[in-house]
Amino acid sequence: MISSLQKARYDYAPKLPDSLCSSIQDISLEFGSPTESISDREEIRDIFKNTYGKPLVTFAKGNEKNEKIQRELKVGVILSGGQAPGGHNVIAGLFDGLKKGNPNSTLLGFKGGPSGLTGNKTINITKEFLDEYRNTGGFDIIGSGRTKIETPEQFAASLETVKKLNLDAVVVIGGDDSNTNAALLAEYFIANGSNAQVIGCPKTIDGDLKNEHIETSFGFDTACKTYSELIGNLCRDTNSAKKYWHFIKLMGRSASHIALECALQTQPNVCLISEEIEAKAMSLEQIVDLICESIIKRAKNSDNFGVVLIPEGLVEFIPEIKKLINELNDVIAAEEKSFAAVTNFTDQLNWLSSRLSECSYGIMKSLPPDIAQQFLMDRDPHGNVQVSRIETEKLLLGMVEKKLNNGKFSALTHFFGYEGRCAFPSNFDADYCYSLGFSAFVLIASGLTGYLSSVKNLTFPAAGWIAGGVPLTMMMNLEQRHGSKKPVIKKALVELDGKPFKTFAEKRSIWAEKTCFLYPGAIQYYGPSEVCDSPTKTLILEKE
Ligand code: FBP
Repeated sequence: MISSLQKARYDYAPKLPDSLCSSIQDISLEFGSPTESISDREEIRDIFKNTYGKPLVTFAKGNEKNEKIQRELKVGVILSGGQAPGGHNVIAGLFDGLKKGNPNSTLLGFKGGPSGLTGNKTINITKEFLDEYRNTGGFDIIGSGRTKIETPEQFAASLETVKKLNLDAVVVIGGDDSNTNAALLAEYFIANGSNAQVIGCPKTIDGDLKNEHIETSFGFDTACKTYSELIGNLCRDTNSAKKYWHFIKLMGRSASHIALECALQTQPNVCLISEEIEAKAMSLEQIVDLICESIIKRAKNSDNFGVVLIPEGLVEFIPEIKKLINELNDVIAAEEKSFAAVTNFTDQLNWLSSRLSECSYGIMKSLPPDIAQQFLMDRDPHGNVQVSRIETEKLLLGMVEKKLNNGKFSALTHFFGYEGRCAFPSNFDADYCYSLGFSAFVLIASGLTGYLSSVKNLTFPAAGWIAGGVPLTMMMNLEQRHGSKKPVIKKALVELDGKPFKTFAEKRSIWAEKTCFLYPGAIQYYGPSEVCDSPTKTLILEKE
């Protein structure tokens, strides 16, 4: 039997911006001026000969009937990368838009991520099937995957699938890497004589797919609220028993947006922000000193308890460890087979001794062996170290314990990551995702390709949100990947001169000493709008 909340969520009607609520034929498109990529314009124009420089698009209520929007369409949708709350609602918005446009339109789901496209593995999405996933978390409706479409064979196989299925369009629901793929596919299809369109939707709990036109990626709101509830609960527990420090690592592959938002929601004693650590070129030792400072100050007031937040990607922002990771990536990639043949850790260290610089080898040897081994685990398909599997919270706690050498200090470690990725989407994410999916339909029905579905003005009630599309090439620059320059969507890191970080930085010295915890509680799905619909503090501060 399903839970009563799950049943109630099936019936929740997501809110849409006014421009998308009217009769489907009344939706009109307003086009801006041609756009440019953020940098490396000539090179990117050259790579995207057919799709570069398109104008921004905004949807509005038009005076003339938009007949085109009612043509019959066949669309395929992909969920790509890590789960993020709201993915099912993007599919629901897309499906409902397609059916509103023309009841004969069909939606196919590619199974298991981008490999479903290259391997032509699909599910037909019907209303009955979809209804059991509306407003629920997870990507289990069709599954997700991290396959990167990069080889000529993979591009050709994708086109082959699109032709075989006679698809008008493919929608890619993904983060920066997946939407870079969407842009490349859009270009490839045109360059190879296909009319199939490609539209992206901005997904990732990490919150790092955002810019002037994309205010936030979906899933960030729910994940942060879920983690903040858990952090708040730990804050209250430790403020009750007054005997433990909690070292909590928070998901977010690279940027510290999640840690920062959770700090704004809960006011912990310490929150590390990777971007600041990199800007100040802080060493591991200095980070440990910073944590110890708060522990010592609080101990003087007999407060032998507290909470420390640690962003998942921290290690890659500490200059000496970043250097170590880069060297490891290079030497392992260069001699993949030889490294794979070495199985035990002592032999791996010996293998590395002649290949790493003296400094990096020294760090590798100084790390606790179980942590050092985590640096050697398989890279993901995009070549990234799997930071969610490096136990930074344990590394830091071990070093703090060593430094303090104080019997009164007692601590526990936690990692909040996967717990937040499939939560029931908050009303904000449920509404935002449904609107993104519906907008993706309008972009497709309007014949556009190479666009990211966009919904702006998100600190206003949903009726006032502004929907439209942003050309994918507009968000691109060239970056070094696997030894050569590649076009990629620029990742948004925490801006140290931005309002969210500044607000945190102004208050943190007080939080480090006094107990100022906030207890946000669980996400509320029903009740007054100010309790149920409010966006993240990050978004509110950024829009002030
Ligand atoms: P996306 O960028 O694909 O949305 O994934 C983000 C993320 O949740 C990171 O926060 C985390 O480091 C990573 O996925 C974990 O990946 P996996 O699910 O493969 O373990």
